[in-house]
Order: sequence, then structure tokens, then C-alpha cells
Amino acid sequence: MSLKKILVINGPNLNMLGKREPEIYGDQTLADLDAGLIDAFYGKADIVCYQSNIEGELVDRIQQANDESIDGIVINPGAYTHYSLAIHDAVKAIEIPVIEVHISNIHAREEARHKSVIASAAVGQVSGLGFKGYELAVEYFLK
Ligand code: CA2
Repeated sequence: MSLKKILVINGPNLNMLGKREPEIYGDQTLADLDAGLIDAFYGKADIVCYQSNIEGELVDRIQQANDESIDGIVINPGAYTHYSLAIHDAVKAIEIPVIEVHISNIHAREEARHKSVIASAAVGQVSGLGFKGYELAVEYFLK
């Protein structure tokens, strides 16, 4: 039987991981995050990683996943979390289940970060568990 294919999407500024604000996001890079997931799920899941700073590219990638036999999407939409109805609509428009992940605890930060416009279209949300949150989300899809 073939492995489940999980798409991990990171949104704007997450390419800066490990380069700025380590007190909030840690000192590991996006490449560390992607390699860590591929490594952790070696032989258990096919992990496909994507990052973009551009809203429309994120929408395109989500739509494309629908034609690619992806079994689950783990997405950290970055700041788009808080206002992108375009990403909400894209998540709503596909058959694939989506889990929203945040490295920091958005509910313990500034008021403007408490609200997610994506979460209502997702299966669930993991927030504040650092990189571990991505791993837990992938595990959910493999259960
Ligand atoms: O906690 C998260 O994962 C966030 O999605 C990260 C977003 C933020 O806008 C959300 O409110 C919560 C920001 C990502 C910025 O990432 C950086 C990483 C290192 C240095 C600078 C920015």
C-alpha cells in the first residue's frame, strides 16, 4: 500500500525562521522544519513541503493539491491567518482535510492575532507547540 501524502504549507515570512525573533519562533530554520518532518515520517508518510509569501500562490497550491491525491494538508498561513478570506475559501473549496498550525500561541499574543478566519474551514488548529505542532498534525492524518 502506498504511503499517505501530506502537504505542509507555510505562508508569509516563515522563510525567515531561525533568522529573526528566535524568542518567539525558535532558532531553527524552515529548512530544519521541512527536513525534520521528512525525517520523522520516513517510511510512514510522503511529506511534500511548500512555502510562499504570496496569498495567490498559497491559494493556487491548495487548489492544485485537490488534483494530486494529497491525503491531508498542514498549513501555517502566517499573518494571512487573521484576515485572508481567500485562503479560507480555498480550504473550504477542496475535499482534502486541512489542519491549521501555529508555532506561537496566537491566543496568548496581541488581540489582532487571536482570531483565525481559516480555522472554521479546517479540521482543527494546533497553536503554541512550536515545530512539534506540525508533527502532531501529520500524525493525526496517519491515525
Ligand atoms: O505562530 C505562528 O506560527 C504564526 O502563524 C506566525 C506568523 C504570525 O503572523 C501569526 O500571527 C502566527 C508570522 C510568521 C513570521 O515568521 C517569522 C519567523 C522568524 C522571523 C520573523 C518572522
